[in-house]
Amino acid sequence: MTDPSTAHAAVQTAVRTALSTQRIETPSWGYGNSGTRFKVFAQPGVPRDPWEKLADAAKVHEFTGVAPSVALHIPWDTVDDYAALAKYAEEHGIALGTVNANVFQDDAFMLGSVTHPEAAVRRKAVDHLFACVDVMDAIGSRDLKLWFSDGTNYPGQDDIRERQDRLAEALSTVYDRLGRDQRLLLEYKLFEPAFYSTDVPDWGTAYAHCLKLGDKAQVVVDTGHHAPGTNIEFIVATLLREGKLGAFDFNSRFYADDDLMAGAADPFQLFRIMYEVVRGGGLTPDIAFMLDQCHNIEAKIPAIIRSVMNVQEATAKALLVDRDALAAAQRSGDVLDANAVLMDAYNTDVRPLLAEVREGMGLAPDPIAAYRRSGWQEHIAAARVGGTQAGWGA
Ligand code: PSV
Ligand code: MN
Ligand code: MN
Repeated sequence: MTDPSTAHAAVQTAVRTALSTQRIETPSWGYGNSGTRFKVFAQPGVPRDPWEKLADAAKVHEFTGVAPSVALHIPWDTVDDYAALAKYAEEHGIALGTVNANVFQDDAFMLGSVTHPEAAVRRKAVDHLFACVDVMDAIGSRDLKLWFSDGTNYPGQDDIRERQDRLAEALSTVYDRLGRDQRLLLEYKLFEPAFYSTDVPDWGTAYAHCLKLGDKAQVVVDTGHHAPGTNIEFIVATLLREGKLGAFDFNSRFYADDDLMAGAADPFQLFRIMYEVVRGGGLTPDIAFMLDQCHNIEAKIPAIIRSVMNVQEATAKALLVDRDALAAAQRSGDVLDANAVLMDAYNTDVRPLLAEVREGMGLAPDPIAAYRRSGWQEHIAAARVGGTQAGWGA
């Protein structure tokens, strides 16, 4: 029989390794100015172009050690030379990651993009998606993330079945254009901007399309894209079981798609999600763990660092669940004990453990304090005038 202290030490080592090798991708748009339809509050020092967004993202990685890539949004991050942008990222110790397509801000797409009733508009949307794959080729990106604002506002406005046919056709056209190691990630969202019907409203619809497309098509779970009360961890467990979970867009919500800092509104939910990830063997590079959030009133770089730390804390707690004890309690039908095992892990203060993990990686134990001490915020406030909008919430 293994000595309990040896077993404990082995678990601790595995947890530390998992935490130091975890990867969280940050969104380029999280570094820019953003707001609501009522007001965008500009902040001093925000990036004026994609290059400066990368410089800020590099700071998040410098102080956390686990955020080595940045998701792009096209056309918000359009540049003349994508290979140069990738090189610039590399020089700053990071890499370009997922390419997010944007077929929701062109006047032509008022009635839909890939599901629009007119073939010419659908073609225009698919052409943009092709252009995104071109960007992926230029920067060596693996993932194309597709979120469609497509839907209708009024019953009868369009044929909701036919819109699914148009969607399927566009998706398969883009899927065929992908390289061998590239993936199509399909993101769902309950509503907004369409208020009556949305063409990809839930995981089931996304899953059905991805299943038909093939192995390179996977579902994205954006934690802010569900009805209140939805059991997101069940969706995560199901998609993982089916081998169809491709990525997360982490953020917090109190009401709708609020895009607040990950882990801020409901850290317990984030823990439950991460527990299902760990339970399902999903803590691997096959699943992209991304943030998708905006910082309207708080300083952006420390807010992104905070979000990364919140994901780390949820992950640490998930890794600390005593799986043997949980399984034993579950098998014996001991509801209270089973719940207690899970809550013990959730209620553990993992901050000292993460501080140690960071020190082991040669980092400061408190990334936000280290960022504040670095003087970067003062530097960018003085050096950058006229920062750009994130592109969102204008
Ligand atoms: C849509 O609400 C979404 O979650 C998609 O991921 C978009 O690409 C992103 O937000 C833009 O902020
Ligand atoms: Mn998203
Ligand atoms: Mn969203």
